[in-house]
Amino acid sequence: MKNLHQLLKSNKLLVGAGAHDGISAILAERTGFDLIWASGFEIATSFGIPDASILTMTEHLERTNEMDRSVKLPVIADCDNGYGDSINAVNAIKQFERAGIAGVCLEDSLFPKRCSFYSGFQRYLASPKQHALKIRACKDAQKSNEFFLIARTEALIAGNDMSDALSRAEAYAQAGADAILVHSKQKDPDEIITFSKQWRMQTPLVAIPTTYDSFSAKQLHLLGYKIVIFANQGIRSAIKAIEDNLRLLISAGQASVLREKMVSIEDVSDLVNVNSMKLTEQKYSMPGEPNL
Ligand code: SPV
Ligand code: MG
Repeated sequence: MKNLHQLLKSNKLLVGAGAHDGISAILAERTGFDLIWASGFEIATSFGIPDASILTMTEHLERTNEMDRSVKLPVIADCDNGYGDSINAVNAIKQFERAGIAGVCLEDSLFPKRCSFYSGFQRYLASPKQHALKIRACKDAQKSNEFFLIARTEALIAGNDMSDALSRAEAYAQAGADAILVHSKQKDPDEIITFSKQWRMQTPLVAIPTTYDSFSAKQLHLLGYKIVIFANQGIRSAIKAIEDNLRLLISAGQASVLREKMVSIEDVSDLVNVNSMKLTEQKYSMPGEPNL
C-alpha cells in the first residue's frame, strides 16, 4: 500500500527511515519501517558531496526510482526546495508523480539549500506567501489525489521564532499541503513540543528527530505527530561500520578478521533476491545451453 492518505487514516504512527539507494531501502523495509524517506542528505553523502543543491533533480529522481523499485513501501522524496522556483518545483512534482513515487517534501529554504545541520552558513527562506504559492502550484499540478505533498518549514532552523514557524505552516496547510514538517536543530524537543501544542489545524504533522534524539517516536506520536522520520541514521551507521571494519582489515591484512563483523555473501544474495533469478534461469533455459 503506497497511498499515504489511506495509511494515515488508521491513526497509527507512520515511522520512516532515510535511505539513499536500493539496498538501504530494502534494509529499512526488512527491519519494519512504514515508509522510505529518499533523503537528500543520504543521497548527497553517498555521492561523497555536501547536501547543498549540488545534485540535480534528475539525479534525485534516479535514486528515488532505485529505492521505489526495490521495496513495496511508499517512498517520500526529499525534494529540498523544489530545485528552484515554482516552475522548477512543478516540473519536479510532475516527474516524481509520473514515476509512481508516493509523495514528496518541499521546504521553504531558498535555492541553493544548505543541509539544516551544517553550521556557519547564511540561510535564506522564501517568503511565506511565495512558498505557499509553490505548494499550491504543485498541488494543482498533481494528477492523482493519491500523490502526497509535505510542506516543510525551516523557520526554526534559520533562527526565526515560533510564531513565524506556525504562521508559515498555517499558510502552507491552507495552500493545500497534505502534511506539515517542522524542522528543529535543538538538542531538546522544546520547539517541537511547543509547535504541536500550538498547532490548530487538522493537517497532520511530521517530525525528524535528528538532534533531539532522546525523544522517542512514541512521545512524538503522543504530541500529535503522525509521521516520524529517522532521516539519516542509516547512512551514518553504515559509514561507521565500513570505516571501523576497513581499519581492522588494513591493519590485520587478512579478511578473516571481519568474519563476525559483516554479513555473509549468502545474506547479501538473500537481500537482492538471487533465488528469484535462479528460478527464472531454471524455468526459461535449455539445460546445458547458454540462456542467450
Ligand atoms: C534529509 O534527510 O535530507 C533531510 C532531513 O532533509 S535532515 O537531514 O535531518 O535535515
Ligand atoms: Mg534534505
